[in-house]
Amino acid sequence: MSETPEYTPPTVWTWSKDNGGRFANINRPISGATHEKALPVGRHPLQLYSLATPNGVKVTVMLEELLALGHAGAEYDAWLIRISEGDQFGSGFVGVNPNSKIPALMDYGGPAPIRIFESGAILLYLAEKFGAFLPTDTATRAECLSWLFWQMGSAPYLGGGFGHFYAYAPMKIEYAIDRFAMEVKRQLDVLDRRLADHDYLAGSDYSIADIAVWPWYGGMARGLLYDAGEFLQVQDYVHLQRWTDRIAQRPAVRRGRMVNRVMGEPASQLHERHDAGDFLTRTQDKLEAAD
Ligand SMILES: N[C@@H](CCC(=O)N[C@@H](CS)C(=O)NCC(=O)O)C(=O)O
Repeated sequence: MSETPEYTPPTVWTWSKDNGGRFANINRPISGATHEKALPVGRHPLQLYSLATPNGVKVTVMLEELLALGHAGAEYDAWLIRISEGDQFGSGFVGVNPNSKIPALMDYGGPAPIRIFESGAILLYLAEKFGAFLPTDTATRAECLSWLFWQMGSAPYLGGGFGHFYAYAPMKIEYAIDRFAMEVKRQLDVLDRRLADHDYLAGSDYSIADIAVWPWYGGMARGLLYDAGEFLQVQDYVHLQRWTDRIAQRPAVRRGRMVNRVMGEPASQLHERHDAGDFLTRTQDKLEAAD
């Protein structure tokens, strides 16, 4: 194992603002708002405040899937929250999500507004509200929720663990990369074995479990996360690859990936979505051409 500088933790940890990490400008040891800023509200009952990271994409895919099924009540406004600029610490956003992380959803459709934060809770809320993508028989529903909560518990090791130390930490720490690479490969194997004899995670039907897992583990399977496809030999997980490709082809998934996206081809970026027609008229290539 390679040498890393010795570090003896002091008795009491103190915050050093310039710790040099990739997210030093937004990371703080306290919660709450840093500035007053109201959130915009559009014309639909569902107001989403998000960014097209894997956690954000789960919700825009779900909303596009609901619309594709014919649930007109799932029409939504999606507002861009630029987390690298600290939008998640505005007072309005903190009012929707006290945890200051995207995605966050407001539902103005009932007698009183309802806030929902945590992507898994948002998927479950929408699935129950519209009666879709959540199996109704007890056993399959339990399987679906098990994989949904598996994702919520597992992805932090993929993103905050492996991704952070492999791609973002200011120094390469062999111990940390080894530990999390092993865990991520174990997780990929868990999925691969499940998908060896099931079309989808909950069984034979596509569900919120797939919608939650695909942006993280499908992204990893396609080598899109942390440029780590070769390092983790993701092509070896053949059942995961089959499932990933199949879901990637869904039109709602293609649309959902574009919403609140600020990277990649301008034609793939729809910074804000207020209407189904925005996919045709308001992607960045179109807006830039009109300028
Ligand atoms: N468990 C949360 C995680 C959300 C999360 O980590 N969001 C990240 C982007 S993927 C974020 O908003 N980070 C901003 C920050 O940490 O300040 C969920 O699934 O909704």
